Amino acid sequence: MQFEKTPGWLDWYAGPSKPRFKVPAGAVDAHCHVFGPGAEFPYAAGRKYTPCDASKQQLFALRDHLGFARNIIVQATCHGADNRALTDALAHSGGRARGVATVKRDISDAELNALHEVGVRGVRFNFVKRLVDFTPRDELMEIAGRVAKLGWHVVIYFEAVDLPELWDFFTALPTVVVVDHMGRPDVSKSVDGPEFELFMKFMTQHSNIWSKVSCPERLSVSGPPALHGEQNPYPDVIPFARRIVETFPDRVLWGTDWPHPNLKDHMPDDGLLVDFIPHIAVSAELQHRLLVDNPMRLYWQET
Ligand code: 0GY
Repeated sequence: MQFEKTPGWLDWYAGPSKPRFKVPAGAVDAHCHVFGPGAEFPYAAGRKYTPCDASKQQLFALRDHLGFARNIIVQATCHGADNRALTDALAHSGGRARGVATVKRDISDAELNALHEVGVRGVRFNFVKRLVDFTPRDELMEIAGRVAKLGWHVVIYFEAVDLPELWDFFTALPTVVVVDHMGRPDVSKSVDGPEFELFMKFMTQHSNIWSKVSCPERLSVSGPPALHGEQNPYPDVIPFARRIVETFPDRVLWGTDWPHPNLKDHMPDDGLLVDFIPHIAVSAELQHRLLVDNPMRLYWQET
């Protein structure tokens, strides 16, 4: 099937630079996606955007180029609850990728077990209204209860302004909960202000909550490294990510977010994104926990 990209869609950056920061051996890119290819794995009928294709081969080439050993591939909303592109990528990763799927209430135990076999270790609940339609909370809670029994976690994606309303639901989830992109803080506000303090409280009070300190390119208001110099990438995002890493060093993950869906203004050079890491995890020890120890504990428990 042929698909027309959403008008204005920015394709991922071909020919990324080689990062100056050398990630530790065994590092995991813990948030990335595959898109299609649409001809092989059609995009879902109910999707909110149509991306460019971004194949498993292209993802694995990026992994090697950036110096990572492993990937966590997160089901993108353009594929709905059809996890075939994801599971195909996992199956062809040589054991070097694990996944986070999207499932519906009617999934059978046999189907969940098959996802586990191929390397899925979590489900994603998305609350970003521009990306998905509403799913009733009781359906999500039922799914969370079932996947918790498999030792899986729940990845949640939401806007910072929605945290108060979602708090009770999130804190009732019966397993590890991983927040995408720091709960999307408004980084034009203060890192000590009430909005981000609420997020810090969320993680402080609930020791099962983890955060991805990812997506400076999505959260930044001050703009890309081209505007500030590569020595100072995304300066407005650094204090937020650094505070989380230093307060919760055992509950943080980092990922590229390749192929960067829905970016409107600029497409990051993934090599420069890797160079953001030492600004938020400033010691070798913090870097090792962020990039190796934590993702390995969450996704490769058996090794
Ligand atoms: C991300 C962010 C976005 C999109 C998705 O699954 C998705 O469609 O996650 C976004 O548009 O903010 O993590 O890739």
